[in-house]
Amino acid sequence: MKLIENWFSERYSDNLQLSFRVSDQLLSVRTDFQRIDVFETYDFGKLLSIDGTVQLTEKDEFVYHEMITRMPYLYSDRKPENALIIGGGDGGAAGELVKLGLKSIVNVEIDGQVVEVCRKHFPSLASSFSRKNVELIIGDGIKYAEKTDRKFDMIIIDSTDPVGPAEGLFNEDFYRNISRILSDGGVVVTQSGSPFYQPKAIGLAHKGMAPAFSFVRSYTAFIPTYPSGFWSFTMAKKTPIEMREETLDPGQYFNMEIARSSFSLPEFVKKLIA
Ligand code: AG3
Repeated sequence: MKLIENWFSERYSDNLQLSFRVSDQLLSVRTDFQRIDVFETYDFGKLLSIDGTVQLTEKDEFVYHEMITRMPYLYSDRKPENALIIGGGDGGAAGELVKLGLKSIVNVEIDGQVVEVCRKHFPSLASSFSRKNVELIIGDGIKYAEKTDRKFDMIIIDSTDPVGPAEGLFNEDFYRNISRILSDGGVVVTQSGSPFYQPKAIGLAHKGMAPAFSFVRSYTAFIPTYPSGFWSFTMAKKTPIEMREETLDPGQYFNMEIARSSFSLPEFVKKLIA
């Protein structure tokens, strides 16, 4: 009889946490940037945690990765051909862009060890980095946006929470550079946190984007393993946020109804960005 149960918990506050019963801890490393852990959970498959926060699980990563790629894809004025991903070291977002048929994808991840860990433990996601149209750069996305003279039709900010290494990915100077390297009619999108448990994050995203873009809108998705399960993304454009005439086949979460309805926001969320 096994008497000991092992649990991984993400702490939301001193009084609240979400716990996963785990059968194994597959890895724990401290990198120059953060601490990375991988657990084998009973109910959600393998789980990747960074600094104690859930980044993805095998069972529900599809929601986040479909929603952070297909929405900007459909809301670009023209069919996007190339994209930049900042963060996204697990390869999940790049993989979705490959499926959407983009010609070239540049993925700038600050922590090479996230990529190494995911190649080993989440090969179905990280294998996107081996595609010949995906260029992986290990480096600082903020500096990349400042220096590059390339232009992108779509820019995806797939970051951790806006504390620590990702903080600069929510500010105005960063978005001015993003605006400079985004094609006219292109879309930038960032994950912008849980409106319920991280009410500042979505406002930060709007504040960072608004000075550089004329149109900013948030949309939401149900992600069971993130704080509150109710998650937001925020997109910005220089031209009105309207859907291009193109119909995508349904994914596992995304479909054409969600493409429209996910912009409908509850009143308390509207207040956070007013
Ligand atoms: N990056 C955003 C995860 C934020 C989750 N926050 C939290 N659990 N407190 C996801 C990486 C997937 N590519």
